[in-house]
Amino acid sequence: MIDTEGLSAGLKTIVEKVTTGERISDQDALVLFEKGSLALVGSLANSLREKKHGDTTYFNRNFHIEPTNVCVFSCNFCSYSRLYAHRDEGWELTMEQMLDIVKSYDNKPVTEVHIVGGVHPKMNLEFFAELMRKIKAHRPALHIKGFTAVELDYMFSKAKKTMEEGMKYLHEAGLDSLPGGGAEIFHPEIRQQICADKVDARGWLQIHETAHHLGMHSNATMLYGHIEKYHHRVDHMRRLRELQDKTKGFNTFIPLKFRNKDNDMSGVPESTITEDMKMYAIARIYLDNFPHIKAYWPMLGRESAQLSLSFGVNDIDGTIDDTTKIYSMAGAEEQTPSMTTAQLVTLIKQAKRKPVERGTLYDVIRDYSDMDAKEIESNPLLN
Ligand code: V47
Ligand code: SF4
Repeated sequence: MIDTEGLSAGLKTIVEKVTTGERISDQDALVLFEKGSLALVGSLANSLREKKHGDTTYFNRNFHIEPTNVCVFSCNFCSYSRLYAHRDEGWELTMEQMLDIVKSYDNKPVTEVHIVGGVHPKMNLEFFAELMRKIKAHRPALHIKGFTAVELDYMFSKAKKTMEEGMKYLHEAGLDSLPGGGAEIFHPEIRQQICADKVDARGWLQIHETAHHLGMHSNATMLYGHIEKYHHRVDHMRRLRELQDKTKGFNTFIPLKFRNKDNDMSGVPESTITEDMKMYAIARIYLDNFPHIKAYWPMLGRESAQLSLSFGVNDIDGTIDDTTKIYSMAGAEEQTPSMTTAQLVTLIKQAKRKPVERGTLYDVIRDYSDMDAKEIESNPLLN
């Protein structure tokens, strides 16, 4: 039971809606952002999280491949890319180098490879289709989650394919699902200022809708905590909720905290932890048709990610055993972003939640409730 004494009539109505399972409106979400205390939104989100998932907190074991950091676009918040004109300062992996990364995991129990990078004009649809085929030929059971809508939009139009043709082609070559990147803030007032030259909201949503129609799942992100206002966040989530009503193809919503190191928005202060937790909580409350809310710990930081498990979050991404640069370059984690299974399990247990390893599509692989860190570390099948 949530104590509503002392709350305004508006907040009381919202509490009533949430506790009876009624969908909240855009205006309600705005009121929660503007007037809701952290304690109130936190307890509402936590009750929904526990109703949907109990204490279960998912993670998966994946690795990343970043084919290149050369990019034809120039998003102001990006600390990672090098413009095509300065490509000598960036990196470009060859097909063989990427396959070598895949092979380096041959004896490891990873279930997913996440492929995402800059938009390089020479890495085209055919190149990536060939990469998909080669990865699947080497390790058929490895789930390939790859390419943001930004990369796909560019790839398809360069190959003169419609979205349906391009997506079908990559799917048949081995692409299983799409990550949620490239969404940033959909509203043109903000999108024009932070990433004017890449795919717009309509294009991003169409790419995901096309994938969903082919039976593929995808995630959605939102880059928050910079120059956007609360109503832009609500607008962003509304567009996602509407598409999800139509397709049911999204698995997870991932709010990404803006980090301000070494990019053209370094003068913009980062959000506080209170703001971060409110963001997660309101996402859980508003996006009633999204099964999962994920905290991406390399971007948010480990301690905040742990805290978020009491603010609506039920997924903490993965071990991410790799050399991912996109986040560390923006000032998120100090160390190379990698956590062992034992570390992840400990982090989840410290928050008194139940650690469950999942596949990309949330199939349960293993419940770690009864295993301690030592047991996990000494089991070669788990490392
Ligand atoms: O779209 C870039 C973000 C995203 C910064 O689907 C930044 O499972 C904060 O979407 N501060 C790409 N964020 C990464 C992404 C993702 C990550 C993990 C899991 C999944 C998934 C998707 O990274 C970009 C952009 O929003 N980003 N620069 C920055 N300075
Ligand atoms: Fe390129 Fe992505 Fe960076 Fe934008 S965020 S500049 S599309 S790598």
